[in-house]
Amino acid sequence: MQLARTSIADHNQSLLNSHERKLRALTGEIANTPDIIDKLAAFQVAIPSWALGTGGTRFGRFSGGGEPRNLEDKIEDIGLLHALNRSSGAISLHIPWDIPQDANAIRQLAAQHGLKFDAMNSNTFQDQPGQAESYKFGSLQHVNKAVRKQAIQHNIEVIKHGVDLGSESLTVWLADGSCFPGQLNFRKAFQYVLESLQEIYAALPANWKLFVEYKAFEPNFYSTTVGDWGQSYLYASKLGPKAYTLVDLGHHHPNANIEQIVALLLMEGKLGGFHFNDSKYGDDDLTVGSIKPYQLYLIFRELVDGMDAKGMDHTTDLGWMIDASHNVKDPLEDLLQSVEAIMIAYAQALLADAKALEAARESNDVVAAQEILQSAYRTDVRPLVAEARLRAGGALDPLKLYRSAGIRQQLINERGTKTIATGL
Ligand code: PSV
Ligand code: MN
Repeated sequence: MQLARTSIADHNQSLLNSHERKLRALTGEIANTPDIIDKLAAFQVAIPSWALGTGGTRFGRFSGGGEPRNLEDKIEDIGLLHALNRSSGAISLHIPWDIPQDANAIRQLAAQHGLKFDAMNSNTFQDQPGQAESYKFGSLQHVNKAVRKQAIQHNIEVIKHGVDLGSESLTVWLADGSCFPGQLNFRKAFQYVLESLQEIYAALPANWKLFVEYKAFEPNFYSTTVGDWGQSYLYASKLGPKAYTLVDLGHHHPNANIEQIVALLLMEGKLGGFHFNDSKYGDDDLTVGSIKPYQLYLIFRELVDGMDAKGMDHTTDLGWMIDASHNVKDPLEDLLQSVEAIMIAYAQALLADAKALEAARESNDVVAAQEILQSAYRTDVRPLVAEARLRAGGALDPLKLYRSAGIRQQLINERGTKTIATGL
């Protein structure tokens, strides 16, 4: 289904007076609102194809009806999100869950919805039907060369699919590791992964980037071969200039200082991609900003600061993606909430007075530094985010319109109640 332009216009009209009142109050307080609004309007976050169906846990999955039945439906869903918020203009595919049957047709369909193809994701953490070798004991790290070869070949095929679609990056996330002490020779495992990644790296087109995603634990519970940013950074440095570390917020041990990790990776020119989600205990894949919004803001502060220090373009120089899969919410509503949380944190980060903060640091004024940081965080920037959306042709309140237009019901009518999206 497509959202009629008129329904967005009617919705916006009904909220306009109240929006303008709040915006006026805010712009009276803040000096650089035009610049912030422009940056917000330009910012885009990719939606992963696996987030559009209801997520599950190992105990069960409760699908919600109207889920996308195929890649075309997934593109349509992201098209809907993008029409509502104008900030979800890219899709990230997981192969083999989303192999396009006709790449040109898929490319055209995405273009009709204003969507680009963000990073391609390979999958060597599950065995596929008919596959010769098993990934039970790892893929790129495997002691058996035939398994490593198969996993390398798969990644090269993913690159080829990506080239056909116009993507320019590959994200490699490995489940490789071990569950018990003694199971793995750490040094051998590292070397095998490195050699395997080198072969994949050699197959990258000139304009492509390779993102090496790390994760502290799960599905392996004793060691992970790309377990933290240090290991990912080692791989990325050894591989070369087209390789970068990818930070997924849920892939750290509890209370890790992710903002510091981000600052240093950016300083070294090795931060390439970002997966947004939130968590309380582990890789919980909860809605962005639902548990630790202050941490999200602090991370964004470092992102903005670090990118500005390097003259990077906020919108295009890092790969931004949501990586969440939810069990109890309508996935599209959840994604609208996640994108909104990202935009809010970004706006607050743009708002923080970087010069005053630096001056406070230089004079060891700890209290002033905290005040400056928190004053931006405590500002309700939602009118700025809404204004950016309005100017870009989106809805003032995407979630409200999603509900009042009965979009989920329409999707159920079109697709049925028992559809189950491919993915996790
Ligand atoms: C792993 O937990 C991960 O974050 C990786 O990014 C995968 O590609 C994604 O989830 C989906 O499995
Ligand atoms: Mn991820």
